[in-house]
Amino acid sequence: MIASEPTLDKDVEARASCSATCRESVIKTSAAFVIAALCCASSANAFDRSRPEVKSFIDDTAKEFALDRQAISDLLAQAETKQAILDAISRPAERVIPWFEYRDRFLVERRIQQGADFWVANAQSLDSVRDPGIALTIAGILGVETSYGRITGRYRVVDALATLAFDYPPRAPFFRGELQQFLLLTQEEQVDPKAALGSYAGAMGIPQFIPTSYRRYAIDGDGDGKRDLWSSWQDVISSVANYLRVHGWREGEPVVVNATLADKDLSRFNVATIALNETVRSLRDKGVTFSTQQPDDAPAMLVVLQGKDGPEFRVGFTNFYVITRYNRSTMYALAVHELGNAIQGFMQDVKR
Ligand SMILES: [Ca+2]
Repeated sequence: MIASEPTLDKDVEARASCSATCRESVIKTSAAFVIAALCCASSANAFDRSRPEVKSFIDDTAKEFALDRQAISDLLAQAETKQAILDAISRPAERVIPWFEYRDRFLVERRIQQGADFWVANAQSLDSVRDPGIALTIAGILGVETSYGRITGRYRVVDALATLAFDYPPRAPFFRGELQQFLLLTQEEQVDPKAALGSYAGAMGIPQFIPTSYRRYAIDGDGDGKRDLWSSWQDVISSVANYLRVHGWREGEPVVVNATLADKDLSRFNVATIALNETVRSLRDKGVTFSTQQPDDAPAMLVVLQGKDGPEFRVGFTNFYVITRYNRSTMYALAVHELGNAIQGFMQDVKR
């Protein structure tokens, strides 16, 4: 591990490397919480609706969102606590894998070919996105998230969210909120809440949107009146494009460039958080060498990575930061960007 690594968001990096499909923020677990979760889960599978917190959830949700109380209660009666979900979310962060290993997980020939197939099959939708940078980023995101819809999660979303809402104290408020959003979503989009599948953390469909993101950012790209992120590629592409735009994507601007540092002492940089805390000029003033057409005052960030032969450096711009809003990890954003470029390169080679 290089000296700068602890200043990166380690937990997020570790999580992203454990499961590309999980875009949850950092989940810090203590042994006590894990043990508590295990105890709850081992006793029974079906939810006990007489538990006070379950009862008040049903009452509060029905009241706040004008939903049918009995329908919520009936659905939760069929939800099950899954030990595998608690195991997955409680899994202690594995060692933080270095960038060169992380990259090798995603930048593999098979995934690049799958990306090219995705591109050819959806050329029209991708064209309609207009900005080629967004289109390549979408291709990268869908490849890293689910291998273009091949691995979208095997849990019922209602089981995942109910398990985490009621049997995982560290994130209970967050997941109770997501469970409410899921109830609203299934009603709005006419999805069967008993049948919808997703990741252990309730991320759904080809782009792995959690319920809040689904409701907020999903787009009906094919115009059939439903936002279907499980099976409509047009909806998926429009939705990810919308997510990126809403989070500040700038058309025509670069994502990230290679950089070198003459002086490897990183104490003059703040790389503790993922933030656009520098500009093109401030980085150059601090001795970072990189090539860009971006103006001096363009927001930027130094990205430090562990390469095979020592530290590697990049300068990320606004669009790099935007990709980290999809999954809060610099390695994730870089893998997405490089996968998109690799797909483009692959298709150009095929054309020749
Ligand atoms: Ca649709």
